[in-house]
Amino acid sequence: GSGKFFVGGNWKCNGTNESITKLVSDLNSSTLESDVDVVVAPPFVYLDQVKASLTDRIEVSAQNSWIGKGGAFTGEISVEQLKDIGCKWVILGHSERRHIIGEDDQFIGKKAAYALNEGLGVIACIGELLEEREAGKTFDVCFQQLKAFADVVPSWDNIVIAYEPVWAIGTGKVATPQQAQEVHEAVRDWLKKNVSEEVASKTRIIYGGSVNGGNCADLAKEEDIDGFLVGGASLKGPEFATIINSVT
Ligand code: G2H
Repeated sequence: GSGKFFVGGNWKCNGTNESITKLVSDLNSSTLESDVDVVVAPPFVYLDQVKASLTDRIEVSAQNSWIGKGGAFTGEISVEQLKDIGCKWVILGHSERRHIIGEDDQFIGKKAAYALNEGLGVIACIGELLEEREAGKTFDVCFQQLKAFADVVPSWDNIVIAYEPVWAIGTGKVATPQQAQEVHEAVRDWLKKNVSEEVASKTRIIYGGSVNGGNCADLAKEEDIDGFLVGGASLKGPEFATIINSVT
């Protein structure tokens, strides 16, 4: 793999004051491998309190950000505001935003460029739908989404790529280690050919889609899997710790 293992917990639109207080306390008391970058992405309304109550060992991420400087954009959250509360990362291009909210490559690219220019790290998500996989278009779709990031980002220093096949998200149907490795390898190869050899070897490519405490170890063994983006299983402190500690 490349660089330090990276595990993100994407809490999505889940949690209450009570459940999040418990999750933070479980995370604060868990023993985590030192050689892993760990990030959690709470819903916006809890971001500040999670940042304030969570151990510094774990960084916080937003699940979205506005395309530019804040102002008259009702309902949006700016990169400057995220930085103001100590947030270090933002997840962009998640399939739920692409396919449920309708964000396109260009809009996602604008967000990524702005966030990176302002010094936030970006967890850049890509991944194919089931019908695209079945039509043999997995690589085409992933490369197109990747290109939309590559065309606009100022540098790759602060980007982690998350490969999340849409058919594996929240379905319990995890990609096999071979299926994931095949795409991760292709993504790395794309970076080598279209960005640079250095970026290809340094950029972390993490897998997301029904990762849990039971399947993480086999996935983590694959050469090009540099960590995970975890949804459902990141809502349980002990299981999330197991996934973090699956680093090989
Ligand atoms: C994929 C993943 C986290 P889950 O979206 O981003 O969610 O692990 O619930 O499939």
